[in-house]
Amino acid sequence: MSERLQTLSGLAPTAKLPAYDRNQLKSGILHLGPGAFFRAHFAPFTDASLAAEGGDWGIEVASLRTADVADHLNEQNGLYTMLIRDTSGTTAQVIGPIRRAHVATRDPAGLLDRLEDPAIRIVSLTVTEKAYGMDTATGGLDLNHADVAADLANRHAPRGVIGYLVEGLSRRREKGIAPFTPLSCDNLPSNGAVLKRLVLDFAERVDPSLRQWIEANVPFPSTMVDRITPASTEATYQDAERLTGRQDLAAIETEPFTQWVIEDHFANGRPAWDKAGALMVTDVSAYEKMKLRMLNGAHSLLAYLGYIGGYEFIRDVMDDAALAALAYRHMHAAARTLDPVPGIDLDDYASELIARFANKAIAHRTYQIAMDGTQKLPQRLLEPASEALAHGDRAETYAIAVAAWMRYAIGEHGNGERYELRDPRAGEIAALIADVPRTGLAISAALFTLPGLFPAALTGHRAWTQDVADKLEILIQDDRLPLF
Ligand code: CS2
Repeated sequence: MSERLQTLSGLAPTAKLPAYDRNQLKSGILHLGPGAFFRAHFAPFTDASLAAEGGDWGIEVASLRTADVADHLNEQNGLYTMLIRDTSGTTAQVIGPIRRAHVATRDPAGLLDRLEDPAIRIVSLTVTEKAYGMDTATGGLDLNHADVAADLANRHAPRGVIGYLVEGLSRRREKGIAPFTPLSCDNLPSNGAVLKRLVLDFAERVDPSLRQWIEANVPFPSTMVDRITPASTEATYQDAERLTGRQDLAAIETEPFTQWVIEDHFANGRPAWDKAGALMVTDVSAYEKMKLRMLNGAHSLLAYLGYIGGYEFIRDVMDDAALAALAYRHMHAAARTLDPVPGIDLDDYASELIARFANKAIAHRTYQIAMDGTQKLPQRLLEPASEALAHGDRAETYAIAVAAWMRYAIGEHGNGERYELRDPRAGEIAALIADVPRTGLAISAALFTLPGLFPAALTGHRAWTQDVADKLEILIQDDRLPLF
């Protein structure tokens, strides 16, 4: 076993190194949620902006839950390897902007101190949809969300994302320190606006004058983020070690494609992400809808159909011509719900997505994408479905996708083997269908009553709900994936 990745000296020549002086970096960004996606997207964009433009925008990261990644990053002085995989081969790049990692559960007071440090000018987030504590039915705060409830009861000792942001901003206001810019990088439509609404809602409940101050002083830019990033595996760690000559327990792997569209309003400066290829715009919503509905919508469709059909990876699903055709059809149907997107031809975009999904070098598990369906369905499938129906479209591709999710939600393969749903509402789902006969009609009727998930525009549309029931019946009868 080689020594651990800790410095940039003596690495194998196959490793590309940061093209700037890491010693010049200061902590300007605090990032919450240092998962694989952050390490494949935000950090490399920042790395490239430092290489292109210099500057001192270093990153501290904080994990709100698990300690592993933070510990590995600290053991490696913030360094880690990004593998880029394509059919032409794998390249390795060591990413340099991370300076320190924190674990909130171990030292909550320490994280609050970092939030009030005036040097921190941006607090960015990749915490996944479920961490926001949003009530999908209203778009406001979900008062039953465990973190939201705990933080409202104990606002000075938060544990959740919104609680930390509000307490951090509150301390800065009390001490006369300029606010940081919260920057959401999660797959939610208008993620900045969503975050703003939740933060203001929380602040209003604990201190209305704080709400006013935040509203007047804190920008919440929205972003569209995109890079397919499978969870790291043994193969990731082995290839990182082979290509850098160092053992790296924080290595990640990703695809060549990367895209970031950012609304350019920051309270207190930002790295030169535009010099690294990010597109700075005044309104991100058209890009975000495009990505959520065409990429993520098709991804969810393939993940549910693929998982129940026995396909382990998205690339395997794409080898099935019928399913690949379904994905393509879905993307085109989704495109019909979109307004024109500046600078993008949606046909080309769909073809590019098909090629990305089919990338043989990327092992992206259908089970990984299937996770957290109740948090993903609204923006990926249910909103475009409602709009399609309103325009007189049959919205059939959405009926297939929803039926596939419902089949998946039963939690049992055709051979009777059970699997874990991995959804924050898994308990509610199981309770709803426990005593229901396994028919498309009965299971769909039960799941349509899951509070707050399906909009009335869908559940009140008899032809569409019947279509879902029929398709679910087919999937229950035969999970070898009949053609629709
Ligand atoms: C995927 C996304 O896991 C999922 O739900 O659809 O993580 C997807 O890979 C990214 O959004 C691509 O940018």
